[in-house]
Amino acid sequence: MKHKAGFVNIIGNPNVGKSTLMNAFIGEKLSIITSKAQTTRHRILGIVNGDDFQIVLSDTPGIIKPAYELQESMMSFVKSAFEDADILVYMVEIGEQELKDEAFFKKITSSKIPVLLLLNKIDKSDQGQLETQVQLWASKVPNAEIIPISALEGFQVKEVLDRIIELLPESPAFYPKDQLTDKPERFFINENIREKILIHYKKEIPYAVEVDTEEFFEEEKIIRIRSVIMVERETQKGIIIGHKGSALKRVGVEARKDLEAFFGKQIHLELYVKVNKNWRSNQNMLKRFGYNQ
Ligand code: GDP
Ligand code: MG
Ligand code: K
Repeated sequence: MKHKAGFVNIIGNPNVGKSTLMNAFIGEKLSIITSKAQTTRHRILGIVNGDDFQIVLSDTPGIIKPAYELQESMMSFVKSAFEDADILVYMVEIGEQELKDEAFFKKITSSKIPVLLLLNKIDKSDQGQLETQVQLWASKVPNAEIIPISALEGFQVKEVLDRIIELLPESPAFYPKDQLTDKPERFFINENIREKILIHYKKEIPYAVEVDTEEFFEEEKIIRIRSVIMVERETQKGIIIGHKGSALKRVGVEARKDLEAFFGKQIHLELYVKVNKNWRSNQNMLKRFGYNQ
């Protein structure tokens, strides 16, 4: 069987049950990681891995494209969920009538990608109310497949997962599966630092950069992290560091803030830049970063 992988964006008002659904997915005994808090621009809620699939779940409009797609234009790295995700999951709870944001709602109803509308918390409803709600949402979002669920009780969670897998495109995994299960925290640190570099430097720089977290020591009150930013040329190293280190410092300060929110602890982040001419052609290195699965 061919491998499938893709991005699934979960949207919905606060408290409809998005996090509970993620926990329910864990209950399906798949390897998964979840973040504890969100970074400023995006959050990967979790990555669900099976032998022949990988689902990357995110819950904010902006998603980060994986390093895997290095050859793609780096300026299109961060796009909106509606352009980038493979599947849109719109979650509402029983009794909810509408999404407050008109424009957003329009985007959902005119979405070109498959939309699953999860009508959650049906354990709180009776049959009559459920039927009324299904009809209501079917008329509001005619392009959606409606699946009534109870994330809390695990009702229809497996069906949601199966449907997502069905809808996923054929693709190799975006994130290395072993790296995720071994050291998920390092993965998030690398992604976060990459994100800051994408925001602050011109196009050719992020393209030439790879980040690797070499040290991660968790102490009682602080986590000490050392990460290396690898570039291909000396000139790029200079650009990354900036005048008197100012550019690198900005990356470090912003990444540290996100990571403190993420881990809920004080972070000491040491960043340094290393020139490695061949990192992109070096097979071992590529493998390590998960390019050839
Ligand atoms: P989020 O803000 O969308 O991530 O929502 P949460 O997952 O944090 O859930 C918000 C609240 O709704 C929590 O108290 C959950 O226990 C509750 N909740 C979530 N799913 C269900 C469900 O299927 N049934 C019921 N009765 N409560 C649920
Ligand atoms: Mg939540
Ligand atoms: K994150």
